[in-house]
Amino acid sequence: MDVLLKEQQDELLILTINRPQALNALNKEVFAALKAVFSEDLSASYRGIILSGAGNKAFAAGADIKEFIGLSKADAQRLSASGQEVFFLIEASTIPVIAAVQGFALGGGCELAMACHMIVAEEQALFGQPEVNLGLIPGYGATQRLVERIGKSKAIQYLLTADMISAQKAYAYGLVNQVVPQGQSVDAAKKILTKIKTKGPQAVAKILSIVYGDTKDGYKKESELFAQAMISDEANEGVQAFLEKRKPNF
Ligand code: CO8
Repeated sequence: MDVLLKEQQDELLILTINRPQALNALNKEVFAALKAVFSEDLSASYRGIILSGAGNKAFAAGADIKEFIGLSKADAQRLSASGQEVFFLIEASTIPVIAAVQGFALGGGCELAMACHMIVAEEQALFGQPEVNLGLIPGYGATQRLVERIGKSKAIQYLLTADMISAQKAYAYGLVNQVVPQGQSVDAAKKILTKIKTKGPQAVAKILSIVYGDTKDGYKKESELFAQAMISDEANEGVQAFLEKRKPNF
């Protein structure tokens, strides 16, 4: 099964994470496929990219928790850093990338949406960083990008409580650019990109490169602490509890 579907429509590339049975959880194959796409010079063939998730339940419900079992500290740090690199590639795209979010965008899924330049959310969408439920911390950039997008006071609340953020609240906080009815996020993203297509592509590329300048220090620290959290008893209990479908005993 192709875990990342690619479709060209006009001059737009539409990418769909295709693991609906696992709520599009981001496993190694999804990361490899995203890396392959975003390592190319996409500006030669396209004027915009839309990233979406298959099915109507999730954009992506996070990193694939099944891959967390038995990770060493070094493995965890490598995984976090390599995932961050893929998200930097997306953010560094010189053509605009819009996340079209239906359903859950949690953990790595919320981090992936935030690595895109804009987010269009369907009204049922739910955003959040539930890593603390697992005794973990974000590892793909949320300690940086959530703070940048919604400010420190709201970000710390959601990072520490793991509460989900409705599409409407996400819009009010500035996390999301537009809220649309169910089933319409890809079309709404196309509309935005179709408008941007009429602008000078070099100017668009320059603006993207200025807005997404280099601020990698916090990400490095996040990776280090993520790796420490991964090998803790707490994370062991949190991950096992999820897989056994029970409440963790922290
Ligand atoms: N990973 C793996 N499988 C998942 C994930 C996930 N993140 N989320 C859902 N699934 C699977 C479930 O296990 C289930 O599979 P199965 O049918 O085989 O039991 C299937 O998807 C459907 O899920 P549910 O039955 O749980 O669906 P519900 O509608 O009852 O609940 C929820 C939906 C609330 C979204 C629930 O699935 C959930 O809480 N998922 C986990 C969300 C989460 O904790 N995400 C954060 C993960 S940690 C993370 O992203 C850290 C990023 C940094 C990593 C750095 C390097 C490794």
